[in-house]
Amino acid sequence: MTVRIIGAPTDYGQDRRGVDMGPSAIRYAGLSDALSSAGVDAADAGDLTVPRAEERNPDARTPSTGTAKFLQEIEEVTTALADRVADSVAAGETPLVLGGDHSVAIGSLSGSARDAEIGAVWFDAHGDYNTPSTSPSGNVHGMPLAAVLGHGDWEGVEWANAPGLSEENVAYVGLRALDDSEREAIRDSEMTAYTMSDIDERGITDVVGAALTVAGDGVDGVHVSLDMDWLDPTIAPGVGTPVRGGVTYREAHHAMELVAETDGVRSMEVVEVNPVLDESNETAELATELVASAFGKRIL
Ligand code: DIR
Ligand code: MN
Ligand code: MN
Ligand code: MN
Repeated sequence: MTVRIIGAPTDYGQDRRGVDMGPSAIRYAGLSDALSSAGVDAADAGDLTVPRAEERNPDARTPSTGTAKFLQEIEEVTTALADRVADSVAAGETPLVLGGDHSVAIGSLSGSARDAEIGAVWFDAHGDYNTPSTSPSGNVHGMPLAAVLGHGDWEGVEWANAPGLSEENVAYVGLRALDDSEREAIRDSEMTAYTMSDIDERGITDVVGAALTVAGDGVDGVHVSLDMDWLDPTIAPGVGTPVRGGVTYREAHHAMELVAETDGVRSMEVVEVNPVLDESNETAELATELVASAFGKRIL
C-alpha cells in the first residue's frame, strides 16, 4: 500500500495561530519512519501552497447570511486539496492529509468522494456541523461536515459539496462539545453520533466497530477524519480547542487498530495539531503514532 502524504498548512478555519505548522510538526515527529514501521510505502507530496493569513482579508468573500471567516481562502485551498486527494485515490494510493485546521476536511471529503460513494468516521470532540448562519464563532473548522453534506448558505461556493457522501454513512466517535443549534441539527440528521458517554458505556471496541460498520455500509470506501482534540488534553495539549474528558492513549490506539483492520480506508486526515500550544511536540508525536496504528502498525 502506498500512502500519499499531502500537507495542508492552513489556519484560516479557526482563531489560534500556529496550526498551519501542523504538517511540519507531524513530519518532524517521524511520520515517514512511523509509516515504514507499519509496513506501508510513504510518498510525501509536500505541502499545498497556502498564503499567510496576514496577507489576506478574512472578509474578502462573505456568505449571504452569517459568518464564515476566510471563506475565499478556504475555497482556494480545499479546491486544490480535493484535486490532490482525488488524483491520489485514482492512482491507487491512500491519501493522508495533514492539517492544518479541520476546514481542510472539505477538500479531503470532496476529493475522496469524487466519482465514488464514501462514508466517514469523525473522531472529534466537536460536531463540525455548524453553518455560516448557526456558527457562534464564524470559524469554518466548525462547519466542514455541514458544508460537504450540502447544508448552509455558502453564497454559491461550489466546493462545499461531496455528493458521494450521505448522512447515513457518517458516524461520529467521541463527541463531547456541541453548540446548541448544532446539537439539534445532528439529532435531526441521518448521521450516527457516538458520544463519550457511549464510549463509557459500551467501550471503545464496540463503538468504533459500530461506527466503521455505519460508515462502510454499501459504499466504495471510508474516509477517516482524526481531529486531535478528540483525545484527552492531558495527552494532546497542542490543539486550539481542547475539551476535557477525551479518549485515553490506549483507547485511541485501539480505535486506530480497528480502523486498520477494516481494509476499507480510502483516505485519512489528521488535523488541528498546533505545535505553538504544545509541550515539546508531543501532540504531533501522538498523531504520528496513531496514524501508524491506523495503517497497520502492531506491537507484535
Ligand atoms: C465550535 C468549535 N463548535 C465552532 N469547533 C471545533 O467554532 O463551531 N471543531 N473546535 O473541531
Ligand atoms: Mn474538528
Ligand atoms: Mn474538534
Ligand atoms: Mn439524508
